[in-house]
Amino acid sequence: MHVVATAGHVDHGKSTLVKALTGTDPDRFAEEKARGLTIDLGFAATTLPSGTALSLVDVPGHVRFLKNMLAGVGAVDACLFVVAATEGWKPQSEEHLRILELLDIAHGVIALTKVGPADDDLVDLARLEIAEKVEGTFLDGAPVVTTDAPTGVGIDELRAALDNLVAATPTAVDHGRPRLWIDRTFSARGAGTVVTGTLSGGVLRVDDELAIHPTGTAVRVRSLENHHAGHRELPPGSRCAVNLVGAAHDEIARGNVLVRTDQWHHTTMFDASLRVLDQLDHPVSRRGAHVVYLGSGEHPVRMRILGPNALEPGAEGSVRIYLPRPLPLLPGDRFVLRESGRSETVGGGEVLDVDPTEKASTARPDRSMDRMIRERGWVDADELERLTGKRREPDVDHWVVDPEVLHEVLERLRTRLETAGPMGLELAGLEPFERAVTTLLGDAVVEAGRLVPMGAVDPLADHPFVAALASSPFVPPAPDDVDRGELRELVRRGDVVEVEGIFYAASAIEEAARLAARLLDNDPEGFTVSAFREAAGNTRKHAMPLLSHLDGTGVTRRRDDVRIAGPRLPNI
Ligand SMILES: Nc1nc2c(ncn2[C@@H]2O[C@H](COP(=O)(O)OP(=O)(O)OP(=O)(O)O)[C@@H](O)[C@H]2O)c(=O)[nH]1
Ligand SMILES: [Mg+2]
Repeated sequence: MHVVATAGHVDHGKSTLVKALTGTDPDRFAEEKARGLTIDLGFAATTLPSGTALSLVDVPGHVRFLKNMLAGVGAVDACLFVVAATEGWKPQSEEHLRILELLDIAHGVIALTKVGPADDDLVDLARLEIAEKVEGTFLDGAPVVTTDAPTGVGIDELRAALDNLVAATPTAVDHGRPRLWIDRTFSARGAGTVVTGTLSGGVLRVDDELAIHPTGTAVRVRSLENHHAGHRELPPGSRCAVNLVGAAHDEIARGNVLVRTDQWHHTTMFDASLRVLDQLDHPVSRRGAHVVYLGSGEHPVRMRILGPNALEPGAEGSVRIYLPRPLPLLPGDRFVLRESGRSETVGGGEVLDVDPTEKASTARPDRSMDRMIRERGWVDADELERLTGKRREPDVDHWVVDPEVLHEVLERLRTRLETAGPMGLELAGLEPFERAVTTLLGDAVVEAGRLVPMGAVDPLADHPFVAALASSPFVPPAPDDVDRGELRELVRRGDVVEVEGIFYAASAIEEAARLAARLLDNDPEGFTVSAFREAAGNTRKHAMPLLSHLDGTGVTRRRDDVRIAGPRLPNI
């Protein structure tokens, strides 16, 4: 599927040509028909001699409706450039060509119209003028077809030229990331809200769950049409009319966009290249009422030139642009910049970074994914895909990591591990990305929640304090000469249990539970503290913490002066 937009000065015969090619008058409104003037976009379709389907977007030529022209050419891939032989090259011939160039439209055919009323000299003159004006542009060398729609002259030749054009124009690429910039919205009787646009980036399907942005309104695709024919799905590069469930047509406006929300980074600030038109008679600075045309929309913006304070006519530089509301953008999106005060096209460029992290004073944007990774150090692979539209396999876990940063983190971790000695490092004390790279260290392993050097002998294995506790379970020695760090680790591992400031071997706790079970076996009515002390051979100091631990873990329960069986009393 291909969409071609018309372009050219007012009254040069664009709509007439569209009607001659398709049988459809693209001027939809009574006012347009009455004045013989296109005000807003028109749409029509035809099948070319080769059988290829072609959609045409007809744009207005009048300078007053330039914003409508801009809404129509944002997503097309080729143009039908119209110049009337009777008038030759005119201001909007020039401005439309500049705009198409700024939008990076790379393919087109030229129709030299109204050759009927023009004599041969005028036609020759117009040819020469066109050749001169398009020199060095994408239309340099494009076929020039002479036409006269009322008499049918040249229409077959133009259809053949359009066939060659679409054959030479690459079809829209399917990145699995559909985006429909909405150029029209209306309510169809019985169906509800319908939006139209030129689809790019991916396929749209009936029942797709999408959202309208910038509002974020969730919608579902009820049905899809391409020039009034219903489809279950439509590929990128198609004109689409989408019947939506979930939004009223008057909540939606031209310039809104239909996407799968989570596939995009929705931005209000982006860095971009800016090429200033040669024809401008003043430099471009941050001052001025700047308006950006992106997709099918028009957005008043604030703009800052990155680097110098101003860009001279013909210069190319970088800018930071602040949008009033978030839009789902990607590097590579093209835009046109106008100044509404002077009502002039200033230039245009390409989005380079939809989520700049550098300050404007130091930012030097380009489209490189490596730069974005470098500036972030660590970036989630899904996030990176939303930011760039491209997938990079993660280096560690779900992270894509700048190689230098990865090297540094690994080195730092190695040094810390060395100084930590055989005990290693507690995983809980590491940053999330440090934890993620532990598998890349090679010479360290994760054991019991710690990162330890491989082959390191566990310094706490057969710890003398544990042995001392075990050999005197109910009268445990105090940990006076035990290293505090080691003691903490022994408690964390569960080898030693601390109750109310007294340290017991884990086995002592189990033994105390069995002792309680034996006492209750003798007398199910309960046992007293002194009975327990006597059986354990210890004093209140060591008996009370044990009993409160048994109570606390449900082995025993306290009733008045005695302990009775709790739910977790072991069997003996
Ligand atoms: N004789 C002759 N008249 C033409 C030709 N093409 C267009 N016209 C006439 O020129 C007038 C303008 O044609 P349109 O097709 O409306 O021009 P346009 O470029 O669409 O104008 P805008 O959309 O307003 O920019 C109409 O009266 C047409 O009938 C042609 O090839 N030969
Ligand atoms: Mg027209």
